[in-house]
Amino acid sequence: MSSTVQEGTSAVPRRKFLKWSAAAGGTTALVGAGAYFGMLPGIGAANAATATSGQDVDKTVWNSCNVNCGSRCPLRMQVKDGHIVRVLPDNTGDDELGSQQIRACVRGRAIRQRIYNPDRLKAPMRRKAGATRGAGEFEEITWEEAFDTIASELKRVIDTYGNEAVFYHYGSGSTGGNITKRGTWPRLLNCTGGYLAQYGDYSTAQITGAYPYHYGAFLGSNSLQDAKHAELQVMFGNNPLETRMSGGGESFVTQQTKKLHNVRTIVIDPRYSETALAVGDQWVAIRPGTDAALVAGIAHVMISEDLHDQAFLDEYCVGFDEDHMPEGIPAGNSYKSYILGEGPDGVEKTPAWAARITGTPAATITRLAREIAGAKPCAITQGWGPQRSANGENHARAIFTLAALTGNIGIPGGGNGGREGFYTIPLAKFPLLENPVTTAISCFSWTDAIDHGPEMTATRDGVRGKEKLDVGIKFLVNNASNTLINQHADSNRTAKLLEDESKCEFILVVDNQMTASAKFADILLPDTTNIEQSDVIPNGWASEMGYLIMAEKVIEPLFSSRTGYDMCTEIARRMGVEKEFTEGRTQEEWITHLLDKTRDDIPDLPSENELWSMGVYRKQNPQGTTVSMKAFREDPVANPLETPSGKVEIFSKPLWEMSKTWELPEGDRITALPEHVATWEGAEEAKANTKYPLQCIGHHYKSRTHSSYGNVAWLKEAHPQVVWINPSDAAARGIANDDVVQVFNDRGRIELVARVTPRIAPGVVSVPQGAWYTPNSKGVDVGGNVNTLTSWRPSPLAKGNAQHTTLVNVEKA
Ligand SMILES: Nc1nc2c(c(=O)[nH]1)N[C@H]1C(S)=C(S)[C@@H](COP(=O)(O)OP(=O)(O)OC[C@H]3O[C@@H](n4cnc5c(=O)[nH]c(N)nc54)[C@H](O)[C@@H]3O)O[C@H]1N2
Ligand SMILES: Nc1nc2c(c(=O)[nH]1)N[C@H]1C(S)=C(S)[C@@H](COP(=O)(O)OP(=O)(O)OC[C@H]3O[C@@H](n4cnc5c(=O)[nH]c(N)nc54)[C@H](O)[C@@H]3O)O[C@H]1N2
Ligand code: SF4
Ligand SMILES: [Mo]
Repeated sequence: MSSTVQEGTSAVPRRKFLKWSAAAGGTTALVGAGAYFGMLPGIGAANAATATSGQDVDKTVWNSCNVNCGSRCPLRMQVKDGHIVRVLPDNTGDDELGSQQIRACVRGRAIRQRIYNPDRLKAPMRRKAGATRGAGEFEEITWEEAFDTIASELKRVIDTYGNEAVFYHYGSGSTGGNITKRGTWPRLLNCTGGYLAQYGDYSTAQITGAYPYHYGAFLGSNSLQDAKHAELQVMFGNNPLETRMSGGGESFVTQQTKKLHNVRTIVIDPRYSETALAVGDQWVAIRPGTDAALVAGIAHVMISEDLHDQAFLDEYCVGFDEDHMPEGIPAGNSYKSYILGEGPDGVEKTPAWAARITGTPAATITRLAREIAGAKPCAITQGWGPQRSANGENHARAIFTLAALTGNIGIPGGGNGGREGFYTIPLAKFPLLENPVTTAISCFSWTDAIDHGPEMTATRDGVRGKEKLDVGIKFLVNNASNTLINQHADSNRTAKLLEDESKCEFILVVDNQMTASAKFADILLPDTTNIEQSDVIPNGWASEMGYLIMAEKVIEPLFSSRTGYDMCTEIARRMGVEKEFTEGRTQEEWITHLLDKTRDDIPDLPSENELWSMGVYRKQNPQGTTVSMKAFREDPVANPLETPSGKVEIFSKPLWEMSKTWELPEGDRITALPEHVATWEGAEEAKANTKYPLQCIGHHYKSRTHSSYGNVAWLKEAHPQVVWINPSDAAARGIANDDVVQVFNDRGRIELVARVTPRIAPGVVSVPQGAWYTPNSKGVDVGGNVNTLTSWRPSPLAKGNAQHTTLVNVEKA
């Protein structure tokens, strides 16, 4: 336990009401007015941002909220005397799908509280001489001193250890941007010889690891808008109503699909999620980390009752039955054999078998199978909840397999069981240049690489591009990331690791808030927010509506903050690579250059001046809706997949070989079929564990985007940090709704309020991820961060973050 991190505010909300003051520029003053911001005549000629500005402001400027929530929202920022006084939502578009208004969610509308937050970093700082790393004891320095130190440390580390000792850490705080996306830091590092690369990301590590084996490459599913062609929609751990909020996300799309086409919708989730609530006809509760078992139980019914699509499986897939196996594989290894108990484990995967693992009643599993098989077509998608677990690769592949069993791949209204697809305008990306270093580790393995890098190998730790690492991480850039502490697993253990200066020798943090991660900096640089600079923001998951937001600098950088581009230019100059880095362009000139390049692909893209006056430029998917793997379905011989067989590989021969050659810790398995594997801290272990019998997940929460917006008082009040617990588990522990409780295991202890609710399955608790890690002097995290409880142990194949796999107990505080 690190006692060095300063104590902060508690997750336990103080029971007082906030003043919703319009005079203070409150966004709430606009909630009512927002209803009248429909189509306004004459927009387009003048800057639409100004069309509804009040008389009390100097100007209204388009910018955006570009945090990593998957949506992207335009914001019209009203400025008076150089200060943002009001945030207005989009006022272009209408309420039709495809041209809908992109109304910001509650977070974007509260962005003033993030921009003007007391946690804002104001000046460059250096860790005080002699202070423990992580203690948060800093002294102000000049920008010149900061740049000189960074450049000389970077040179020292490259000279001493080579470029593989340099690491650009995962971080998604400004992910919606183009130039601002990674603050241009990877480009700088690529100009100076490169850095240890990473594959996968915290969002999708396991499903990303699974795609190449199953489909040959990443292939998303049909869009949620395409589900209008479906008879039934089945969502596994997919929660667009909360994780794709606003008109720029999929909340509107899923609601309209339901409203206009009345598509029956089943949501499979340990929680009765916002999506189950808003568009679900049925909620199927499931224990975390058991989706592959549920699919196996469903497959058993389909095979036994001859409900599966044999013709599709014969023509398009490998590995379903013994007649369609790759060369050289012994008999009994097909999926059908696995399901019918004719494989090596000899266990029949009946609904009763699946019910014991998943907690889903056998009768429900049987009904699900009949209904999914009978619905033609059926749109099966998965969110990333199921895959962020100890054998998440197999859950992802099992759900893909369900789409194949029912022949739904490549057709309108169907899908391939992956994450839903969407259309986006092909905006020319800010070039990050080639990384001269080709060695890569999984995004989640960086703590191992700091701790014992040279012991990490290809077949044990998933090192790519080399048999083993030669050196650990010595110089780390943490930009727009709270994953140094808050968002990585086992925060207490990570804090201890980072305290040790002999391991990682230099940590640079670039942020605009004093986060848990920022406290671990050797040099801490204050970035501007995206509101204080210009960029072009492409859409995220908006289904079939592509758009660009023209984000214009709204106010001058606050305090002495500077932009990432500016910082990197200064460091590039000191490293002798300024010309390579800037190519002679300012950030504004890059915007013009990239828009010109985009015009090569979209000749009808308006001129840059027109775009700035529009604020938001929309373009609908010219294909109508996104139908994945259409060409493959139409002609699998002419359009094969990139798998060894060219087909969908329910059995993967490369995985079969890896299962024999990779060194895995006790209990971990790589399997050629998407089998259920009883994992560490999984559903089976929970039942046998008397100390920590509850499975803990950490769903993504509307109060925050991860930790971003986590320090906004209004949002904390509206959506407090609570642990969801089932009434039966609460009663067994004498816990009542609103009690202050502690959730704990051997890795740590957090304190927060209990939300006793039947909306979560028995035996499961959920601590919404992203709350600010705030250990008090007793080592109790009173911020209520779920990562105080999660484990560093990676998944077997992707070596990804299994942060929804955690066993805990709960007691009254
Ligand atoms: N409001 C908000 N929106 C966000 C974010 C945020 O922090 N806040 N984060 C954004 C980012 S970066 C990402 S990657 C996405 C994350 O998107 P997801 O990864 O899809 O989000 P999660 O909440 O982790 O999981 C989705 C659902 O799966 C359920 N679930 C968890 N484990 C299991 C399981 O084993 N099986 C099944 N069937 N369901 C399970 C959860 O209860 C949840 O309702 O969201 C994005 N959107
Ligand atoms: N237990 C658990 N842990 C999880 C997850 C989970 O489901 N469960 N989800 C994982 C997922 S999917 C993800 S994507 C990660 C997300 O983890 P992170 O990528 O670390 O995301 P945030 O916590 O939002 O932190 C973003 C940081 O960027 C800063 N920032 C915002 N704008 C700017 C800017 O313009 N410039 C700079 N320099 N900084 C800026 C913010 O202040 C914030 O500190 O978390 C992962 N962690
Ligand atoms: S958090 Fe996401 S949905 Fe909300 S305003 Fe920002 S971009 Fe839009
Ligand atoms: Mo993510």
